[in-house]
Amino acid sequence: MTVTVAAVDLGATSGRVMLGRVGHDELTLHAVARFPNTPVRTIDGLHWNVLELYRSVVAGLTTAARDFALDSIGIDSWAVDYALVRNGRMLGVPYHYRDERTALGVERVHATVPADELYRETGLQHLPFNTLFQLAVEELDPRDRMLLVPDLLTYWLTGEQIAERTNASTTGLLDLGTREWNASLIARLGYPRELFPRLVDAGTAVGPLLPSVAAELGGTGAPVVTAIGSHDTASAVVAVPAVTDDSAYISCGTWGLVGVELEHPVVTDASRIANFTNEGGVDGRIRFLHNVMGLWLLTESVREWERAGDRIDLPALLQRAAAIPGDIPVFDANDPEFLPPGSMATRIRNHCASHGIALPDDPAYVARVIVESLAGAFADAVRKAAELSGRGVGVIHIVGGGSQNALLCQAVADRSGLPVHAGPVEATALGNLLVQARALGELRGDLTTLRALVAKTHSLSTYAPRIAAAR
Ligand code: ADP
Ligand code: LRH
Repeated sequence: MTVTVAAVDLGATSGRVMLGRVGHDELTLHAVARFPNTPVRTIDGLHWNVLELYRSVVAGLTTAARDFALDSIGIDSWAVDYALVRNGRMLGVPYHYRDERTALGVERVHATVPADELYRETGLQHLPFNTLFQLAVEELDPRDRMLLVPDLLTYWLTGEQIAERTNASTTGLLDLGTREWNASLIARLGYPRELFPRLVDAGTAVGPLLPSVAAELGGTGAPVVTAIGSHDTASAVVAVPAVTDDSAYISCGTWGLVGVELEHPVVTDASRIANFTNEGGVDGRIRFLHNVMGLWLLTESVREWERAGDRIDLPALLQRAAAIPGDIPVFDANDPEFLPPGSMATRIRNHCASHGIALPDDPAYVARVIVESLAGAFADAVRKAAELSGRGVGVIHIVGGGSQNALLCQAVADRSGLPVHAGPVEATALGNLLVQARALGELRGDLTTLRALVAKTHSLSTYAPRIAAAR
């Protein structure tokens, strides 16, 4: 027996609808739709075009449903961002986490609850865009509901308003111990308790499609919408093909999420100062990780070069970058000055210049500097994850779009002194559909079993360290 499921995976750079077939020994997927995720700046800031995303998702699901009887649909996306819904209607257009309005929110929240107390309560690293900071600049009303982006799409498909727990853990408003909404923190911050929907775990059937949506999709199936690890990183971690306990992961796309999976959170002064987070994973696991700036540095630089008239082919650019001989300088890829959009290559060149490094005005050279700097930051974060958690790390798994970047994967191996296994590229979609298949009863077992199926059905590229660890 097999099941046929659709995994909707919305990344900050692009989205896709993937069709998966899963059985005891089978795990295949193919893309039925890929579409860019292009934010829109208006007079009041930077927004996600959620209507366009929803349109693309429905179009993708319609294509899938035309050819296959779908058993289930699961939706994941980037974390922290949300829509406010009142009386069932979306109020305004959701903001992008890179919108600058969050600075005021941080000030307001910290005036009520200091950062170290927040960390003890929620275990979450400080990121200026965590949902609790965004909510601090909203005018909230007890009639409002906050729906995180995947939950918003789930609502539009089913009419059900829920909060899936892995993504809810990125709001900064879940209690670290109980993994329920932290009612006292919510009250201290003055947010209406009604704002926060019922929490559900990954693997819960949310409901059937609304009749109008089912009619739009057509086809012969009657899919249920299943809550999966709706935080994209949670789904990616499900599909890390780790077969040993000494594995660290890097979920590498727009961001590089670097860490280890734990049974229990680590909430120490050292982990707070190192800005390591304890996000909720599928099956109650802890994703103990650090956000590294990620390939955003490269895509946003490419955007600048293309605006200036260059045509950039990424694989060709990376090939030229790899051929540059000699010592390559590095910069602090984690500097918050790289968070906002715009003029990234120029910002990197200025940043380097202010640290006494003159970069030639050559996209291949800048790309190489970005890759080496990211690899250094990844290797540092792996070392730190091991040190803070006490978990020995002997191998690194890189999953996501960045696993196709051979220059980066090799540089991570070289700078960490550890072997790197790269792939699958579509780990997030795989984690999404594996949890659906288990919820449907097609697969049994814990995450180890799910990961073993990924390892068995996907070939990985391995990069051995060529030199001793740089530090
Ligand atoms: P997200 O889910 O955050 O949108 P992805 O996991 O899809 O991100 O990864 C996107 C990144 O993958 C791109 O920014 C790009 O740097 C990298 N990438 C995509 N295709 C290739 C390729 N052929 N070679 C190297 N890197 C690639
Ligand atoms: C990656 C990601 C990451 C979050 C960020 C907002 O797509 O979900 O885990 O920190 O986006």
